[in-house]
Amino acid sequence: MWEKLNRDYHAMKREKKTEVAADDNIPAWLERYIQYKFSLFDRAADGVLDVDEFIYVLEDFGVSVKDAKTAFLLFTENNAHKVDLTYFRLLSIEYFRSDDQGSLGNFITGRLDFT
Ligand SMILES: [Ca+2]
Repeated sequence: MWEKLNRDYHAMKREKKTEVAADDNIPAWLERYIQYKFSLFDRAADGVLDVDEFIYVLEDFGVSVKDAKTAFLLFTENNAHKVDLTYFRLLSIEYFRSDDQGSLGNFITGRLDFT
């Protein structure tokens, strides 16, 4: 009985995950908020958020340089992703929606500790 429950639970979780990933329709206010946040970070207004801009802004929010740098490396997967508005939007949606602590989007606030 427990095995079946467990299996059902994981199947449900998987389904939920694909739903979240497939559905990137977000309310207009959230769309605007994400754009606003992005332009706040992108100080040079070149359409790409770099690590220095990220650190600079987060320092204002009391995040240490070291933590901001680590968070940046985490959500860019060691600079494999360029953080343009499209990627930032994706991360933000993940941040608002995901209940998975390992989601890269969780790191856009520069917070590393979720305990
Ligand atoms: Ca920039």
